[in-house]
Order: sequence, then structure tokens, then C-alpha cells
Amino acid sequence: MSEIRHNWTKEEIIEIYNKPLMELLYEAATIHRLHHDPNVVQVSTLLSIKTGGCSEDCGYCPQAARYHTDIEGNDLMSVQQVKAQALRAKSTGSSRVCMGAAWRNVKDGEEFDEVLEMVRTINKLDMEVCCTLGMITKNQAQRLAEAGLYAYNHNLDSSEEYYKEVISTRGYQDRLDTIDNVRKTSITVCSGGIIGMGENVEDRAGMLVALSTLNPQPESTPINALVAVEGTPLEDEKPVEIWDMIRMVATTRIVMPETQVRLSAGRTQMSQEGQAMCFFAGANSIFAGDKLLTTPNPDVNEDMKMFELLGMNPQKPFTKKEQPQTVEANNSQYEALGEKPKWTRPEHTIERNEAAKTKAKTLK
Ligand code: SAM
Ligand code: DTB
Ligand code: SF4
Repeated sequence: MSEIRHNWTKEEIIEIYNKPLMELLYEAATIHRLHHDPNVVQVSTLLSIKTGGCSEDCGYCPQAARYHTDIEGNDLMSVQQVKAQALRAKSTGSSRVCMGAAWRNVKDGEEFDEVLEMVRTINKLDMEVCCTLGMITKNQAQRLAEAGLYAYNHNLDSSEEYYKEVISTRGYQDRLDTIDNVRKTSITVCSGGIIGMGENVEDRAGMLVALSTLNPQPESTPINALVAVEGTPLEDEKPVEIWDMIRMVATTRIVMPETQVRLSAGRTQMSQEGQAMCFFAGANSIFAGDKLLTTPNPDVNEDMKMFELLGMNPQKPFTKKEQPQTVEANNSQYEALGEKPKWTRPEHTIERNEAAKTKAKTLK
């Protein structure tokens, strides 16, 4: 096993990222083999349980209400609908369901109670359950843990410096505080980010410093390539080069040897050869299913064929950590506190976000 370091510097990470590709791949693949079975890939299915109409101004996100995108918004799905989708995901080889809600933060009340019931229901199907619901307090994280939540996804998205160029309605520290709230429970932490938002290599390294210096490091790290959606401030960003994705995955693997590195948004733009290089570089998880939250993803049958071709097998649920126990609502030890947490709203001006807000929707 190689050592897990929590003191990576930006300079060291930039040096790794810029290594000659063959050396970078060799180093990453070597570390990968010391910590993981290179032929096993964890498969998660995303489920957008509440879509669109979000109050935030995240420049990459088609679900932000203020931008003029073409997505269809939805109220919270029912527990029965979620159960049916989870069973479908299980039958196509997924070990984990990741439920996403277009919320700034979790609010105690009926909707959160419904989400807790969804968590209980999926855990009872013997699948790993993940939620990504925005910022949460420690008490809310404890309630999710009790319901049987396996992982909570909350991305840092970029470096602290570049984050300010993308989002003005919350701060980087809010993200770190939520991760810390999750970490204080038995729930595993899933945190990563996006490349292709106009950031430079220093920013990519800065994000990896922030993630790798967490102690413990996140159990999983999604690396998303920006899906540039028409109407968002980042609609004109150029597609991420596969070489950037490979370098980012390899560098993530080297600085976070134990983490499951997830090849996330952007796979529709990648060839199978490109994805295979990412797996060689240390990616060992994907999002499967024909949709991410609102944008397309490769067909699950194509993914399964790709795994067969590469001799890779989907990971069984609870391989890395045992299944959480579900506590029923009426036996809960935690109360809804109706907290009004003081998450920040820096509200500095981001020119391209302002422009996207005022821009009328162009008819195709
Ligand atoms: N609202 C919650 C939040 O922001 O934490 C959860 C859902 S949010 C859509 C989850 C993550 O999806 C974001 O942090 C971001 O990393 C990723 N994401 C959103 N839009 C994306 C896009 N267009 N391309 C790539 N990743 C995206
Ligand atoms: C993550 O890092 N990527 C997923 C998941 N966590 C929630 C979301 C990707 C969203 C891509 C844009 C969309 O489909 O709306
Ligand atoms: Fe809302 Fe999350 Fe999208 Fe930001 S990333 S606009 S918080 S749904």
C-alpha cells in the first residue's frame, strides 16, 4: 500500500499533473493496483428527485431558475416512483442510487421526511443510497445516517479562487462545513468537481489540494467534465479534451489512493478508448443510466458491453463498507430542529452569470 498523505501542496500536484503522460499513467496505474482491484468498477445510477427551479446561481447548472434553459422542472418524486426507479437500476447492474435535488440546502419539514423515507426504502433493497441535496446541518446529516444513507455527495467543484468566478450565492467554506457535518456521522463523503469551466491547471490542482487534505479523504470523488448547457453562463465553454480528463483522473488517483474516482458527467463525449484510458489511470466508478440529472448519459447496455470488452465487472454493494442499519421514523433518536442555519450569500457580481440571467432565450 502506498502512504495516504494529507499535506499535498499545489506545486507538487501541478508537477504530477504535467508529467510526461506515460509516466503519469504508469504511476497512477501502479498506485491504483495497490489499493483496488483494477477490473472492478462501481456503478451508480442518478435519480433527479426534484428537478429545476433552484435559487442558486451556479454558472454550470441548467437547474438554476435564473437562467433560460430548456429543462423540464418537477416537484419532489413520490417514494413509490423512487422505489420503482431504484429496482430498475438494480436490475441493470447498479449498486448505488444517487438522489439529487435542486435545493440550496435541506430544510426540515415534509419534503425532507419524504426523502428520509426514500433512503429507508432503497437501503432495504440492499443498494447503497447516496443523496445530494445541497448544504446540510449536522442534525440533518444524522437523520439521514439513521435512515440508512451510505454516502452524501457535495462537490467542491473547483479551487477556492475559481469558485468565486462561478457561484456568488454561497461560499466555499459553506461547502467545506457541509462536508464536515457529514463526516461527523457514519455516512461516507463523496466530493469532487468539474473541469472545463474555464479554470486553469492551478485551479484543478487547488481543488485536489482541498480534497486530499481532508482527513479522512473522501471515500469517493466524482470528476465531471462540464456539460455546457445552452442558456447557462458557461454555454460557450469548449468541450474538455480527453487528455485533460485522463490527467485529472490520474492525478486524483495519485493524491487520493483509496478514493473511488468516478468518471462522471461528460462521458457521452468520450470514446470507449478514452474511457478505457481513464480506467487505466485509476477511475473505478461511473454514473450509469441514459440520463444524469437533466442531461444525457451513455446507454446502460453500451456501458455493460464496454465492461465486457474490457474484462471489467460491476462492484457488489457494500464491498467497501458494511450496509447501514435503517431506523424507522417512529424510532428515530433525532428530531427535526427547524434550524435556520447561517449559510453565506457572498453575492459578488459575476459578469457572465449576470449576462445569462438577462439574456432572452434564443429560439433554435
Ligand atoms: N443542489 C445540490 C448541490 O448543488 O450540491 C445537488 C445537485 S448538483 C446538480 C450536484 C453537482 O452536479 C454539482 O455540484 C456539480 O458538480 C454537478 N453538475 C451540475 N451541473 C453540471 C454540468 N452542467 N456539468 C457537469 N457537472 C455538473
Ligand atoms: C456529480 O458529481 N455529478 C452528478 C452527481 N454528482 C449529482 C451530476 C452531474 C450533473 C450533470 C448535469 C445534469 O445532468 O444536469
Ligand atoms: Fe442549484 Fe445545485 Fe444546480 Fe447549484 S448545482 S443551481 S445548488 S441544483
